[in-house]
Amino acid sequence: MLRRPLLRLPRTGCRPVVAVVGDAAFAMGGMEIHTAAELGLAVVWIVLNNSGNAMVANLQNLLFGRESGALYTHPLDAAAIARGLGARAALVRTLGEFASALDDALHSNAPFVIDARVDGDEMPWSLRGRAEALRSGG
Ligand SMILES: Cc1ncc(C[n+]2csc(CCOP(=O)(O)OP(=O)(O)O)c2C)c(N)n1
Ligand SMILES: [Mg+2]
Repeated sequence: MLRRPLLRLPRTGCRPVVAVVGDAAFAMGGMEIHTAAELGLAVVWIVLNNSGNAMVANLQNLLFGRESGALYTHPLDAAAIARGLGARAALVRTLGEFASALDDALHSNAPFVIDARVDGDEMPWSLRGRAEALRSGG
């Protein structure tokens, strides 16, 4: 039986790694949190949780005037998933809660997931340009 991790990464005195991901991206790659917990790595995930593939839904709305199948009926409880994988976690809904959770996360020296609930209707300005380009065949 393997008793020690093959990979020895420094654990103390290091700056944490911070990943900013969407909730659908988290659904695709989030199991890596378990590896981080096993190895005791100070990785912070900030999950921008807007109940689905909002970029896809927003682009569908811009191009076709309706959305189809891109948003979740059951939003992910990213904080609960993270705890289940061995990480610490906080679910936040306001900027104040986010700032406090980020401070905790950066000082935890352990895997930490911030499940930040955000509005799916907020979209990057660049998406409108992308829709225009697609409409004109670009
Ligand atoms: C492995 C993989 N599959 C599919 C895509 C296509 N894709 C690009 S953005 C996106 C939606 C991602 O949703 P989320 O991570 O929740 O971000 P949001 O748009 O909601 O902010 C998808 C499916 C991709 N980039 N990579
Ligand atoms: Mg999303």
